[in-house]
Amino acid sequence: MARPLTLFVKPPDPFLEEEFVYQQLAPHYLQAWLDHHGYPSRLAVFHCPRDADGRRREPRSLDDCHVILIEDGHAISDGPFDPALFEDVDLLALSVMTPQAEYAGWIAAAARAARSTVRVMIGGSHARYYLDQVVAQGGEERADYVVPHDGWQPLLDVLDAGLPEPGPPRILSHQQDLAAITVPPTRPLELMRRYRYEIAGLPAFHTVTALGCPFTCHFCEAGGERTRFFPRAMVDADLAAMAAAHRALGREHYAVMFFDDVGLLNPRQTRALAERVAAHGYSAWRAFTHAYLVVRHAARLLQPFADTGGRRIGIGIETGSQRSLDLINKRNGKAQLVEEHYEAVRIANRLGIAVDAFTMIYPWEDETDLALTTELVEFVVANPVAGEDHLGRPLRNSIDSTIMLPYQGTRFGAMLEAGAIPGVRLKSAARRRDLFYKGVDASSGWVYERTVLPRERYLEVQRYRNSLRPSYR
Ligand code: B12
Ligand code: SF4
Repeated sequence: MARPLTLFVKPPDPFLEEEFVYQQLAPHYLQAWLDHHGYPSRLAVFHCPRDADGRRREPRSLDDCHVILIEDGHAISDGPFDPALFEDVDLLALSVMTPQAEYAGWIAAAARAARSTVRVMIGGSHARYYLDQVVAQGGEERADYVVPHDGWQPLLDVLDAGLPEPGPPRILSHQQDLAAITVPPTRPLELMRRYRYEIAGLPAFHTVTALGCPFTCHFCEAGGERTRFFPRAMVDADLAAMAAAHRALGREHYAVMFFDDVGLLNPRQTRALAERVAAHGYSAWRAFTHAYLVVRHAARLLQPFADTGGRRIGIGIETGSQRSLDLINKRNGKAQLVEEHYEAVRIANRLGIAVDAFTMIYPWEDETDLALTTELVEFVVANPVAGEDHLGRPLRNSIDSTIMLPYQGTRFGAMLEAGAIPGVRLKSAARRRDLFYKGVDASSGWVYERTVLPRERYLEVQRYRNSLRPSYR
């Protein structure tokens, strides 16, 4: 008997300013895993093309979406959504981040309408952080299997079991020993050519070397998740596959970005990674790290990175207000000083590494807090970076300013819900749910009933800070 066919789905991302910047990796890891275990699969990448006037709008139905369908590494179709996509599919495997959840529901319903026997499985960060809502979803949009953690084993289990009869949604929770993940994610060339992202003037692809994060920021859904590393040989094979894709696209010089929550963790790990990056011919790379690690290890952490083309690091410097930084609790009870954020930027810049600094505005902040962060941001954008990018332009630091939102499951969510922060009150839970991760401009609705300063003031400060970004990165 033919083995069941899985359709991996990346739902559309109208929330993002541009969909073809970073590949959504999970379906590619899971597809490589099923290949390895002899199960056939296809991959459908849903996206929302821009209007004729170049604007992005939220889709009103799947008819507003396009789909790139990939089989055996080749794009077999690329055009407007057609329900024929689901005709011979046995398992619909949806990979969902919260901004994609609504569209994932539409896709599940369309698959059921096209093929009544299809089973629907939902995994990804939405199932992880919003499990109750996913399980409660009824009707045609419901999931038969919900996977809140790692997807590799649950996927194999349901396929090996012949796709068990549907009933109430089954929660299949599993923590994978990553030593078993020996095959790198698929990197289909016809998809890779669509992604446009640059590091220091060179085209880049991205990957991750680990899951989880050792830090504990109170605004973050992922704070405190145990850090688990993929096998080195798998990461190496992935670096080889991305380099091969770059070369097949005619690129002589190319870059890689590590999207790990903390990609440069300690000197030993960074040296080993730098060695592999160089061995695969990358001319530039970028990773995330932490101000505390940069200050603690300085050149021991960053020199091997810089020597092998490390040109940019991302750091969450969050705020110039020590009062806000203390509340964030980045280091799980240990002190983190604003001065270390200044110092981390100076250290990196002296070594020829530009910093992408992520900052936030918090609803309890007054004019003094705002002024302190603005001062930090102005320092970051003005501080000179030694060296040039691959187009001969001076390297420049960049900044990003957002307004903190207390997502469900975060510590700040709980503290604000309990009224534990003076001057801030939230809208009702039901109202908030409809406001998170909405819209097409990578932000959310306003979930606050009351904040210390008016919303307009925070938006004004945010606009000013973001206006300081250099025109290139
Ligand atoms: C790279 C990245 C991006 C990239 C690529 C997106 C992607 N999903 O790959 C870009 C830049 C596009 C991005 C954008 C955003 N991101 Co992001 N991103 C990440 C990051 C750092 C890594 C994702 C990754 O590749 N992980 C590796 C893979 C293997 O892990 P995974 O995706 O979790 O998949 C595993 C399981 O979830 C499961 N699984 C996943 N899919 C499926 C499907 C099935 C069928 C099954 C069975 C299992 C399964 O199996 C996998 C293996 O265990 C994560 C943080 C993190 N460390 O995971 C944040 C994260 C996913 N992003 C997040 C957020 C908030 C965003 C943005 C909203 C940010 C913004 N304001 O713009 C946007 C939303 C974009 C959208 N999709 O609408 C949140 C998601 C929160 C949520 N509730 O969904 C995370 C968790 C970060 C955080 N702590 O806040 N992001
Ligand atoms: S360092 Fe990043 S991923 Fe880790 S807890 Fe803080 S915000 Fe979340």
